[in-house]
Amino acid sequence: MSDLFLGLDCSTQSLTGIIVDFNLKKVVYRNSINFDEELSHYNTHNGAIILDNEKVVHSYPLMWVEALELLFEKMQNNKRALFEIKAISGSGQQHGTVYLNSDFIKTLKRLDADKTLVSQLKNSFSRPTSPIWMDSSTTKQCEEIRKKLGGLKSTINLLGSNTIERFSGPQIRKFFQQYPLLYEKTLIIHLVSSFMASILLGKNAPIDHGDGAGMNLMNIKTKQWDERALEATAPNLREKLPPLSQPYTVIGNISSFFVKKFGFNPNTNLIAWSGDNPNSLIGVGLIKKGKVAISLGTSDTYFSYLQDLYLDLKGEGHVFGAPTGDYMSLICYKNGSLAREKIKDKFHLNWEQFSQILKNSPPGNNGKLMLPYFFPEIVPQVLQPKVYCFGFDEDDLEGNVRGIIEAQFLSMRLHSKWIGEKPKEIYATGGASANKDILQVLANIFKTKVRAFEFADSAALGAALRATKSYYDSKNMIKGWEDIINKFIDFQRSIVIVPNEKYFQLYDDMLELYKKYEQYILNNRQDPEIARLDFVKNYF
Ligand code: ADP
Ligand code: XUL
Repeated sequence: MSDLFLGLDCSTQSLTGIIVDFNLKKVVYRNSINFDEELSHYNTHNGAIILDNEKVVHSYPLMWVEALELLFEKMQNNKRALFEIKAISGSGQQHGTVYLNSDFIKTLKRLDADKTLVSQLKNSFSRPTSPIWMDSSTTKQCEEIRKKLGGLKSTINLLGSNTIERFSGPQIRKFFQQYPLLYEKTLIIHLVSSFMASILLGKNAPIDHGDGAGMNLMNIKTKQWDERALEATAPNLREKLPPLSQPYTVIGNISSFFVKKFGFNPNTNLIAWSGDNPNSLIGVGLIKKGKVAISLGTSDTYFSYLQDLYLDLKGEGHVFGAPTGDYMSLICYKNGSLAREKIKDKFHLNWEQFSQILKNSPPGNNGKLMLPYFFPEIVPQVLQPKVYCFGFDEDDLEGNVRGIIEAQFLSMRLHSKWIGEKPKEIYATGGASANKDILQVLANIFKTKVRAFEFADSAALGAALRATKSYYDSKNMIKGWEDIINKFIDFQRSIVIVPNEKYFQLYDDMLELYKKYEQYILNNRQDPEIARLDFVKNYF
């Protein structure tokens, strides 16, 4: 007998659905809707739209809804599987906010299976676009909220993170300040995750502690909405937010619209959705200390499981709730895949050619070094994008290709020190984890072996496994996380990239050099050109 569970991932560039058969320990179905390609009438670029200037980055919540319907249409040729799905959970790009008016709940309650979701929900938004995690336009609001909360340290102690441009609270405050009347008309503000869960549920779904922690509104210790943060952000905010819930809560059954239209079983359980990074924590099997994961998706993230709360009081890192009910630490880089793509496209390469150049160029890049701020960067904070090249010019193919990859991982190693001891193994996931040559640079720079799973959709997989656990627990067939991970993740095919010891000292020295260049550019310290020439002399 098959026990099927569906995991959905509404990410920056696509909506992915996978079905796992827990008894067979296999992913039995996968499909993905790429927003730019399959829903091109929204005119998004990499799933986003830039408004006003480069700092204002939004997307269309209606596009995510349309993608959901399209995905289910595609899944219909597998009708039997749809009916057999026992539980569904999901994942959303984090921090993005969806603003809904009084029509939303009324419409959800009486959805007509003969009509499309888009045609019925199109008037439910008090704001047609959603600011997403790539938006960095709320520095003023971040400062205002942080000040009201007593400064940097007290903000981090309260919320698990500094006030951050892309986080939901500062975004909500900006909306309230710019459009007070529309804010007043907003009845409910969802995250991407809780919004998508609400559509499936047919009523407002809660926000889980994983995604809730990325809002600058949730008290990281009590895991409740924090009154001081709410007050510092916008008036009457508490009544506009859904309740918070544990990530493993069964929030109800799928709404009759999906039963009638696509043939889901009316008893299909829905489990609270969470953010893509918390879901990926499960999707790569991180339920113990000592290992970390690096996701190379649209954003690059570095994250790890935390048993106890541990904060970065410098303010670059974040702490979120983990799907297990514990905590996780995370650092996020905006210049991830899209920055790599800038170099790939500039030199008219495909990924294979990009890899070949990486493979044929020397570690240390002959002393060529890049600070790759193609977009405003989160860590370290750089609000005005600019790319700096040291020891090479912008037309140098090899300098650029190796330059960006080394810069990204040197920066990651430099800024992840607060997370604790050196990892024993790194799990790699996300679109670019398919690239073994990129992973080899990662392994050499971190001096750690890197494991990449054949199946890189860790957020959707994590969601499916969260659905699995909550379903069995609710039926008193309790399974521990270890059991789920051992039975499922450890079964997946993976490859291990071993670091090359020959380059350990070189990258230790290059890390120091990289740090000096960051300080030179961002903190007006001394130009480290002499140190760079010494590095060249030593190694090349
Ligand atoms: P998200 O979940 O954030 O939408 P994905 O994890 O699906 O993103 O990753 C998409 C990215 O993966 C693309 O933008 C692309 O740059 C990158 N990618 C895909 N294949 C490769 C490859 N072979 N080498 C490097 N990057 C790749
Ligand atoms: C994490 C972050 C991104 C988004 C999109 O804080 O902003 O990783 O979740 O993937």
